Amino acid sequence: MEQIVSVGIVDSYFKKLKENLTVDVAIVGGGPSGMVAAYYLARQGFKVSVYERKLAPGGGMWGGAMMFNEIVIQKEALPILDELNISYKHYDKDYYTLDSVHATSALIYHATQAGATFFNCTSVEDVVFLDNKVSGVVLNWAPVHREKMHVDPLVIMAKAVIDGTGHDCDIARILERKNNIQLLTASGKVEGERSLSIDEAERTTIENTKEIYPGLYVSGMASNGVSGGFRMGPIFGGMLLSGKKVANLIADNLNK
Ligand code: 48H
Repeated sequence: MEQIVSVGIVDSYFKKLKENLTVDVAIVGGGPSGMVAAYYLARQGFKVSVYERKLAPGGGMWGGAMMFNEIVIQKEALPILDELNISYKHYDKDYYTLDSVHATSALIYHATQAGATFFNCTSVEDVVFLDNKVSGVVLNWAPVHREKMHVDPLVIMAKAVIDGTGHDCDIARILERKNNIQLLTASGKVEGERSLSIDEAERTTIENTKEIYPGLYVSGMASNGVSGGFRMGPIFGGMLLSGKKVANLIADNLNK
């Protein structure tokens, strides 16, 4: 019995890891935009893996606003909630409220159920840069980073990589810092996130969701961080719509 449990876990984990050493799409960050992208891409049959450095995927969605665990969604994002069978209540005008724990767990469930493979407790610390294209991610255990241990990483090859790392836009910053390249932004560099302006931020989140360098796409708050967009506080429609947009962009490019 003792051996069955341990060997079962080791066998299954390494099978999963081995099967995902090469994927179609590597998504960095299991926040709402990354999970929606994972759902739509996996549902279309793409091989998708999501790397999340925390124990639980979900990013900034669990905590609502100041830990009041409700979030707001505008009507444009309702079709995504309906498709994923996520409950919401009308609040006022075009705005709806959702229980953040229900919504976050539903995104995790649907992304995994659609076939995306999650690797939690893993940090992406670099990208694979081949022939001037982002061609994969460089992985390590999150505790290795936290403890500042000098341990070399593993490599995952991918046809497309999504930076869904939220406010930090970690992957775009690493790509820019380490390689003498121009991103698809006004200055060619990471512009940095601006202060709060809800309507503007929700609109530009979608506009800023794009391929910023061959092979590297940005979604969610990382899109705003890279292109100099505003923040919007605990309204999440833009995050969900951004996840869907990036999935469509990648699907179109990979199906060409
Ligand atoms: C592995 C990593 C790494 C790394 C980070 O921040 P998120 O929730 O992402 P989004 O953009 O889908 O959603 C943003 C939203 O939650 C939010 O913060 C909003 C709407 N803010 C508005 C405002 O005004 O404040 O999730 C990103 C995830 C997190 O879980 C990180 O742990 C993870 O990415 N992550 N995972 N390797 N290098 N960097």
